[in-house]
Amino acid sequence: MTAEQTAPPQPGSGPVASQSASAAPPDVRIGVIGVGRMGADHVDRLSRRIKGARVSVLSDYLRETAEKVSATAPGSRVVDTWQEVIAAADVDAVLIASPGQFHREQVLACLEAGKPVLCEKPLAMNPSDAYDVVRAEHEAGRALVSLGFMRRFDAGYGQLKDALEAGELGTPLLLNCKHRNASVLPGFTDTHMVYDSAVHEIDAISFFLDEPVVSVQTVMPRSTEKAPEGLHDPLLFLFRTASGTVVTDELWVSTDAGYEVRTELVGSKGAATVGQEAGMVTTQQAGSRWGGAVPLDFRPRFLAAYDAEVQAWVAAVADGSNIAPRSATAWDGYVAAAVCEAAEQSLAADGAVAVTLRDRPA
Ligand code: ISE
Repeated sequence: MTAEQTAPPQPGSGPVASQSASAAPPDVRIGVIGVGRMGADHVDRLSRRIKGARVSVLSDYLRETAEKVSATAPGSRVVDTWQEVIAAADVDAVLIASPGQFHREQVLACLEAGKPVLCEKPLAMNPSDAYDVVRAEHEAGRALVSLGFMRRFDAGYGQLKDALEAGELGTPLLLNCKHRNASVLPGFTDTHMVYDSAVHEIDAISFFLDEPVVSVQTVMPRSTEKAPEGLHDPLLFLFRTASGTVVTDELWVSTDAGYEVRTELVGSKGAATVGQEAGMVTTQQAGSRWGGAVPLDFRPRFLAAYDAEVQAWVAAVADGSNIAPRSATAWDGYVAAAVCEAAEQSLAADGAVAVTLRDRPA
């Protein structure tokens, strides 16, 4: 039997299930949809650093890009369409890294095929589309959808979550977030500020506080002269949760400097900050300055988090649980989309905009 003819594992059983105790489990065969900047990064980690998996099939709307990336992933092959990736017999699980507007349809197709999927954020570009995925997964009767909010796998994020769960910080009063990018791609708009960037802090609220956001307000300082035409940058978002915790998110995406993501939790028993590490701090630079270095973008800054996220997902697929502990789910993707919608509305609103959530399927 060739690899192509091998039957995919029964969904939920994982590719390991049929192996004897002594045999090494077979690699999970991953199909990757979209191999631009983020997808190519995932192919690289799957081919070089992740244990127990390999890329078997990939596609991109630019065939030439797909061919180039495939050449770096031993044993992979290119197909013309994303539908072929999902349907391929030698694909056990799917990683989606295409642009956000395609995610709903592609994740629904994975559910239809009964294949576990790790989809890059956002799950969808609006709450209604995201809820379609929640409903379809519920109807399928099995949890298959993981969402790529990689910060959940960052070591600092994990420590802060542990401290909160252990009660070390007391009751959360404030969550103060800072998110800075050196620059953004051409065409980046205020909508991208919300759905592409602030969405990470919006998911951080679910991750750390585990309760719904009830309202969001945007405060617009004057923009930096470095902001691309038409972009309001920086922005300050204020979120309020059901129990009264306030979350501030200072988002500035054209600093022309480095990449910084800092998160401070102020609790009734104490405050804790993560994301300040700068590697080596130099105190004897020329000109009597002191300082360290910041990474230029999110890939080096969150490399270890991405690796941990994909490794945990591969392990979950292999053991049949399909979704790693602490991973974002389809529901988290829906919640993020609902909060993003209110945040986008708040850009033009005078005051806070309420967030409403549909019922969570049992
Ligand atoms: C980008 O899409 C990301 O996901 C990065 O983590 C974020 O920092 C950046 O602002 C987004 O554009």
